[in-house]
Amino acid sequence: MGHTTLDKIKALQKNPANIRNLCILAHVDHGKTTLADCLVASNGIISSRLAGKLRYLDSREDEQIRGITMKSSAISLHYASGKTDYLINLIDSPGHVDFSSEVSTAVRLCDGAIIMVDAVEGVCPQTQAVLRQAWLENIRPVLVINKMDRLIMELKFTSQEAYTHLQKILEQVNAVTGSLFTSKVLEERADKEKEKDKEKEKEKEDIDPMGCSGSEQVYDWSAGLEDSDDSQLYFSPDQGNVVFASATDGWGFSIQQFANIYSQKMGIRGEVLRKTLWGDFYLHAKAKKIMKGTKGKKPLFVQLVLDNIWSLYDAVVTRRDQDKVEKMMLSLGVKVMARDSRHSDPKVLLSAICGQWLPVSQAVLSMVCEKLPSPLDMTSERIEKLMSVGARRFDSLPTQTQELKTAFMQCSCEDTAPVIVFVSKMITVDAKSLPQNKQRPLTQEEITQRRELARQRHAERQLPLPPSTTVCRHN
Ligand SMILES: Nc1nc2c(ncn2[C@@H]2O[C@H](COP(=O)(O)OP(=O)(O)O)[C@@H](O)[C@H]2O)c(=O)[nH]1
Ligand SMILES: [Mg+2]
Repeated sequence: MGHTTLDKIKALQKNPANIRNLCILAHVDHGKTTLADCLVASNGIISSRLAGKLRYLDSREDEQIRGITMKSSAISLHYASGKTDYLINLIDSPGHVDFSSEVSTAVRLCDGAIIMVDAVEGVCPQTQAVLRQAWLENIRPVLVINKMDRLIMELKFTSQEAYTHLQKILEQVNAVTGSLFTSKVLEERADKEKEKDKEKEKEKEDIDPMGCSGSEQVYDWSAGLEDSDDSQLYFSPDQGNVVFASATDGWGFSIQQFANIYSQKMGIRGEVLRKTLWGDFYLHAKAKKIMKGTKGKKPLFVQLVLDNIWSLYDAVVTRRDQDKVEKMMLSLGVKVMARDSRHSDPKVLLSAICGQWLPVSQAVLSMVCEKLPSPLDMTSERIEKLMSVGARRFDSLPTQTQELKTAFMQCSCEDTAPVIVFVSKMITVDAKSLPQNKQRPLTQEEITQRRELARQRHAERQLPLPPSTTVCRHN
């Protein structure tokens, strides 16, 4: 994608349905800033060769020196999906626990989040914390399992082992969401029970003021869980809310992409492939059918997805087999520059191939546009929560402030619409650095006056001392 002009971004701001406000959240070092670099490079702001190395959103000197993100930074990006243009307002946040206030501020400003997990490390303490934060703020998450290359090059997993490992990571992430969901349902249930109890007590007092007919009650605390639908909450590749990626090598994919590729190649409906590319399904070669179960066969995800990536790494990085690489590039329809294929570091060629075959920015941004809500989808409760400061309730705000809620919900950008400024964070600064306390430049008159005073002082010092004066020396 080429360079996007400021005018284009301004025009896109007028269509809230196609805006996505999101942040990247993860445990420290799981690859947030590297992924942000790839997304920034897709807009031509930095070169794709520098993506992952430049760390564009770590713009402070101390962040570059220490190699970690300390402050959240935001950037607006353009993404075209077919004929539809989107504006992506992206916030890269720090993952280190010392900077968690930066994360809560970022989450409050967004409608969705990209949760990143390192494919080797799995769920870490800050992963749990950010999942919880996203949940409490009621923003929708999508998942990126990053550093997939480590499974190949570092852990030397086979594609089948990697698949089993990835299943476990998904289970871990979903277990966190599951426990958040369960506690919410149980809390709601407990609240309802309390309300009911209060009502009953009141009725009893009315009928039997002496309280003689008490009876023991038994609660089923798990009741309510069965009736609540939580299927939409979980991450699952077939739901389209998971991308597998290697941000440093520049590739990433969702199941949807491979479903599209193979539905053309194999003549199987894309919808069927989307539902079967993840899970226990295998290809019956003779019958040319997809069957349920494994029966000792490779699952479709291993056969059709991972095996391709594994053999690319094998040919390009491990064996450096020029002929095989040429053949693979031909079948993938990829062309690379001569200087990339001759480069002494095979990772350069790998990134060049992967960047065309499965560009990570394409996979992540299309998932974000499809699965994350626009600001227009914000619920009335969330707006009221955002407009209420501290313990103050929305209905106790001045009427004029309450009236802003409608404009907030409509995200109206007409000239007549009120401009709402949302203060997401208060910071303390030294009083000296406030504009009114800053030293202003001296006028010419003041400079002359000061010069005159200095001259006088100098002249006084040059005068000989009176004879009665004694000079003392203090050592
Ligand atoms: N092997 C590998 N390393 C990665 C990948 N993505 C990021 N890294 C490295 O992981 C480290 C932390 O990345 P960074 O983007 O700063 O993580 P953040 O703390 O989440 O922002 C850096 O050294 C990156 O080069 C990846 O996909 N594969
Ligand atoms: Mg970072």
